[in-house]
Order: sequence, then structure tokens, then C-alpha cells
Amino acid sequence: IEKNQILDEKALNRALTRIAHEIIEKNKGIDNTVLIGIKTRGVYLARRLAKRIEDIEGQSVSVSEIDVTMYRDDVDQEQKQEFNLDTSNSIDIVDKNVVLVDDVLFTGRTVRAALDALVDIGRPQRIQLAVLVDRGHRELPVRADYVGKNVPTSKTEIVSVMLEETDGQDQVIILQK
Ligand code: 3GP
Ligand code: 5GP
Ligand code: MG
Repeated sequence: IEKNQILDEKALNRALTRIAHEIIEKNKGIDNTVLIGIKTRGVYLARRLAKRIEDIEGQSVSVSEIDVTMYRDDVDQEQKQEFNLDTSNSIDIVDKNVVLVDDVLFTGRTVRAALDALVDIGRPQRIQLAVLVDRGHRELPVRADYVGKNVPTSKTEIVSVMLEETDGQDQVIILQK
């Protein structure tokens, strides 16, 4: 297996710092904004962005998480019916500026599923999308508002996002099958 590093630890963390600044700039502050991380790695990225925004603005930022697996269009209906959205960890998104956070944007199906999930929770004022890596190959009309790095890939490549919290180190590499 060939390995190609796209982001090392420093570059990954600089990208997150830049995105934190961009979120504050685009929203003219952070007053009405909540960050929502998608399933595994998006959650840790959302927490890191919140920490940076708090350091810059001196104001706390709400962070929560969603698992959109059951909202994907490739999950069968039976599985879907057994699934109940976890409202115990209820997220208040009504009239909020929601920033969805994920590690990799690929076909756009996960983001579509996340929008579906959010609509079930409430009606936000606006939804934006932040991703660490945009690898292309969209199958739906989805784009990110904040991108750590655009990485043109072939469909057979795999972008491996490694984070300290889940993988013991920060880096992004492309694995060539
Ligand atoms: P994540 O939960 O941190 O996002 O989808 C489950 C995991 O598999 C994801 O981790 C993701 O990093 C990894 N993964 C690697 N390649 C792919 C891919 O092509 N599609 C999907 N859906 N996940 C992938
Ligand atoms: P999409 O739904 O846009 O096709 O894929 C986005 C989701 O699938 C993200 O949550 C991401 O974790 C995962 N994913 C898709 N392709 C890759 C990839 O090449 N590498 C990693 N790490 N995750 C991917
Ligand atoms: Mg992900």
C-alpha cells in the first residue's frame, strides 16, 4: 500500500484555526451559532473548532453531535423503522445558525442525511457545512461553506483522517488501494 500525507499535524491544526476564524467572520460573531459534529470524527473536529472559537471570541459555543446513519438513503426501511432519534441528548437548533461539521465530504449523501435529521429536530435559521477534507465526486448538489483542504481523489482512493482523540495522532493521508 502506498501512502501519501496530505496534512501533517501542524497543517491539520492550522486548517482548523483558519476555519474557526472563517466561521466567526462569516457569521459576524458567534452569538446564535451551534456546532454539530457528524458521527465519529466530525464530533471531535466540532469540539476542536468550538475550543478555538471560544479562545478567539471569549464566548462559549454550544457543541452537539448527531449520528445520521439511519437517515442515509442506502439504509433499508426496516432498519429505519427500528430507529428512534435520540432526543435525550436533545439539541436546540430552533432559529439557530447551525454549522454541521464532518471529516470528509465525498458524495454528499451523509450531509443530505444530516439535513433530514435536523429537520426532524427543529427549524434552524440557517445551516452551514464545515469539512476537513473535500475529496470531490459529489452525487448531490451539496457544497461546503468551510473547507480545510480540497483533495482531488480517484474513486478508488481512501482518505484516512487520523485524529489524536481516535487514532492517537493528527494527520490525513491518502491510501492507494
Ligand atoms: P468516521 O465515523 O470518523 O467519519 O464511515 C465509517 C468510517 O469509515 C468513517 O469514519 C470514515 O472515516 C471511514 N471511511 C473511509 N473511507 C470511507 C468511505 O469511502 N465511505 C465512508 N462512508 N466511510 C469511509
Ligand atoms: P459522503 O456521504 O459524502 O459520500 O461521505 C461522507 C462521509 O463518509 C463522511 O462522514 C466520511 O467520514 C465518510 N467518508 C467518505 N469517503 C471517505 C474517505 O475517503 N475517507 C474518510 N476518512 N471518510 C470518508
Ligand atoms: Mg465522517
